[in-house]
Amino acid sequence: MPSTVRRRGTSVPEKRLPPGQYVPRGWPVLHYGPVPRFRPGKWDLRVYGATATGERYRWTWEEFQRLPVETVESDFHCVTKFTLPGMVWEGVPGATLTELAPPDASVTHVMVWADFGYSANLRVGDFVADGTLLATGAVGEPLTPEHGFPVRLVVPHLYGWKSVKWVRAIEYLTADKRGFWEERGYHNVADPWSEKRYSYQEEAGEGPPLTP
Ligand SMILES: Nc1nc2c(c(=O)[nH]1)N[C@H]1C(S)=C(S)[C@@H](COP(=O)(O)O)O[C@H]1N2
Ligand SMILES: [Mo]
Repeated sequence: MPSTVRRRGTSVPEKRLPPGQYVPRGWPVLHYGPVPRFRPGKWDLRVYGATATGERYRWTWEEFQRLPVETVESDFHCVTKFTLPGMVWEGVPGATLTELAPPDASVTHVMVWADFGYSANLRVGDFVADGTLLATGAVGEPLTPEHGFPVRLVVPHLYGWKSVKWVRAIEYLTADKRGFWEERGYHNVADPWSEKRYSYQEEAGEGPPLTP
């Protein structure tokens, strides 16, 4: 299991941990709502919204598995304060997806959509950043259902709620919009190093207005 492969415990230098974070035992499972059932014949990943040509893109599970993958080692930080040091993810880089499905020049943000309507918004720069992957595997194994199988986003430089499990669509946006947790009290930017945890900490320009 993943937890036996990763480094754990007190040997992690403190400066490697963002403020307020600790290293837990094992790999916690954390999400809101049920784990979706994977139906390989019905599953697809779609890209829509402000694409450069106006067309929509769609990959079946068979097609998605043929996209080029990279392996990336990164630390994973959850806003509930656990950090998983030295995670190893395998998947299709966000940057690769934007090459295959080019966004219009006016695109500033993406909304990443999961089964059951969970979503998280990202700046385009976060989506194409080094280390951002549409992951299909972790620490040498395919993802397990509870960790996001078949495909989850990993955005290691932001708090974990932006790392959407069970991804089904990427929507290109020409203006920022809040995702599931960003609407419900979590910070629009979610930088763990400056502890941008909650929306009340947001400064002007860090997020769209919160609707009551
Ligand atoms: N679809 C979906 N993805 C999600 C969540 C969720 O509730 N639904 N929770 C997020 C949160 S808060 C975290 S910390 C990570 C946890 O990933 P893990 O369960 O693989 O540790 O998943 C993120 N992705
Ligand atoms: Mo989280």
